[in-house]
Amino acid sequence: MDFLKSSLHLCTADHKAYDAHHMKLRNRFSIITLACTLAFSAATESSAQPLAPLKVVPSIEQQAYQQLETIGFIHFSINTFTGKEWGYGDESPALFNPTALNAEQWVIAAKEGGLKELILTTKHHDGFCLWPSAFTEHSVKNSPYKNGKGDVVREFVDACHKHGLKVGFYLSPWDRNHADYGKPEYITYYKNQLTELLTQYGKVDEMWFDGANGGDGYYGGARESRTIDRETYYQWESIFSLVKKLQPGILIFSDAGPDIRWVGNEHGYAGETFWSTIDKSKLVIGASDSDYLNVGDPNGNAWLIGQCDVSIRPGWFYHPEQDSLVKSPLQLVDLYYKSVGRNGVLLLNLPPDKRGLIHETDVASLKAYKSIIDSTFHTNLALGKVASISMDKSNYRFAARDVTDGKSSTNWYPPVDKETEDVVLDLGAEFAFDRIMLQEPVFLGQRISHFILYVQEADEEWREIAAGTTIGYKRLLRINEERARFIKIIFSAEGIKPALSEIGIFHSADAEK
Ligand code: FUL
Repeated sequence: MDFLKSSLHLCTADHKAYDAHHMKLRNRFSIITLACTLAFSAATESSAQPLAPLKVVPSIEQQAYQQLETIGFIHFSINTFTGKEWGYGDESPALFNPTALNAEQWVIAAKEGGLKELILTTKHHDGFCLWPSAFTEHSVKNSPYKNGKGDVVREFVDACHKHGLKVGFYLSPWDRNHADYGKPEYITYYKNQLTELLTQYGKVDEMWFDGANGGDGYYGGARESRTIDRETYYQWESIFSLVKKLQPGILIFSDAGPDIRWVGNEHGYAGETFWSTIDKSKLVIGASDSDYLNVGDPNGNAWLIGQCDVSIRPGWFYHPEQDSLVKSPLQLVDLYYKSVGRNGVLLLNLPPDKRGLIHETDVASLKAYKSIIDSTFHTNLALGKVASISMDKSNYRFAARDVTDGKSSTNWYPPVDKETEDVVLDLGAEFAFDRIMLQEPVFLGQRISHFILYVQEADEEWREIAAGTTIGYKRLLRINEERARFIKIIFSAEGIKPALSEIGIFHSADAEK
């Protein structure tokens, strides 16, 4: 009965607030009073017949991962000291000598920037290992860092755990140092290294497999070019099962998943149309069609979360000459809209410098970006406001208020079989806004393929203000400022019922201008 009481309360408050200007609409909404008495049975009806999930849905772990929204990359290795992006593999470990390494500084900077996980390059393409691996001499143990007693992976993991960040490891499949690269023996070496990393450092949340592969390198002194068969060489399935066996619950990134996928560029943006579903049979690690990865596939047979990787600087590794080229707070804000705002996860790289610290400029930019995002999304004008379906009088249901309850776990879908539905929000008074958030209940699958947003004009006509295709976990829209009390969204799916979990209405922070 609490449900009925709160519905009646909403109705009463809502009716008191109506003004003459919206008389006609008010009359339509007065049917809501009648609907209030029906609301209890409507809710019972919808909970008795929950929407069946689609065949392809995210796992519980994937759902939680998507909600992290923004995570970070730490590219730090011998390249930091040579000024290169890709080391050849013949660099002396003696070059690795950070003077003030402080992994807690990385973690605190990331945390203050809203990043929920950090992924460290434990070994980049040059083969140098940031931990004292028992399987190679090409590591920190032969560097001056802490007189060869250092373990950067340990320091990194401890700092993440201390400050509550999730941990991810990048271990380059391509190894330009190793003599056996290209032969089956190297795969054994690679698996041995994975086993060290995944058994000696506690819980690891993500393993990141790079698609960059093969070419020239030092290869133990051979100094030649080696190519591998991208489809067969690594035996990816056996690597993935080793990783999952050693760290149950870990999520694996690669061009082809199995949990998280590349979005086809290293500029940090997903396609404006972005399906988390994709046809896995079309993906090969290191040789997938980037355009396909950037959009996905509504008929895909796998759910692979899109991860948008990008560096805060032009390079992945720190280069002093790029100190003036650090992305500005507004550039980072733009990336947030193009990644998280397009149903992806933003993976932002923060490369420590030769001291072993994230440069002050990068830290400041990340902090300023975070404060802009926080202030833009601080006040959701739609939260708790009345949402009812359509102007189709026969079809009022109060269950549509699930889209303004602030919970992405609740959802609303048409009570009858239809592919297109519309929900009208009443903000209770006229407000200015220029940011819109839409969310789908992705645990039921990604359904919506098209949406249109309208505001109501003084003459009660609906005027279109934005339109788009996919929504997924989250879609953020930047529009010119509007002033309105009533907002309508029409949303549709192909051949199935669409479902929405949240609609948010915001005004951007002044700093976004
Ligand atoms: C690429 C690598 O080649 C880059 O150096 C960097 O690590 C980036 C994240 O992935 O494929």
